Amino acid sequence: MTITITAFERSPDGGKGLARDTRVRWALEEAGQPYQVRLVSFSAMKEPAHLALHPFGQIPTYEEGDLALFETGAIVFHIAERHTGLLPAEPNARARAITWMFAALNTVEPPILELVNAKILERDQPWCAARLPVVEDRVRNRLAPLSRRLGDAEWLEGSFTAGDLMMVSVLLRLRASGILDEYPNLAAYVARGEARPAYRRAFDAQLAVNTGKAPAG
Ligand SMILES: N[C@@H](CCC(=O)N[C@@H](CS)C(=O)NCC(=O)O)C(=O)O
Repeated sequence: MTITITAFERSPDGGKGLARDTRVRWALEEAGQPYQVRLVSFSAMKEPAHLALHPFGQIPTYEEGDLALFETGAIVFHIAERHTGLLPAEPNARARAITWMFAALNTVEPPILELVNAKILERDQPWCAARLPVVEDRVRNRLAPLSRRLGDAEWLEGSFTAGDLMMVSVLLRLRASGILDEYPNLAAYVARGEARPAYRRAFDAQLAVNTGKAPAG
């Protein structure tokens, strides 16, 4: 059955891979599943056709037959459940990998988004300079324990899982801030994720869209 996802017609990051379709593309690449991409403009995302797929008018969405999903956590989980390569077969290891997906989205991503918003959306506010260190420390409060837990392991639970895919995707947004480099094992962890052939394919595909080199479809 054909899988179709949506992505920005033009991503605000210009193709740095930070738009969330990249994590879905990555999961599909890890699972060896071909997919199509429907590009949407910011205005089309708020129109009824897209809102029927995504109530919040965002990307990415995921369509497969009569199934339509939104939220990258749900989409990546769906892909990981239906195909091999992203979740271990052993039930407890599988539950731990899923736990890391939730940890990435619920515990680690929120302060990172707060930092991104503080730096971009709130940068002209008179209180921004005073608030920034507080927000940065909230990020460190998540990275320090994560760094301790990872230690010198390659991945969070032995072999690579959807938990790592989500955690690396979330941490990638921090690179520009320099905070990631305060935790060399996390910086190396993210680099390992980015070095995976499936990630490279996902990254290159979204970059091609943003540089106008993607084939139609
Ligand atoms: N929690 C959602 C967040 C989706 C989201 O924030 N998407 C962004 C692109 S990365 C978006 O569509 N932004 C445009 C908007 O909100 O209008 C998920 O993980 O799928």
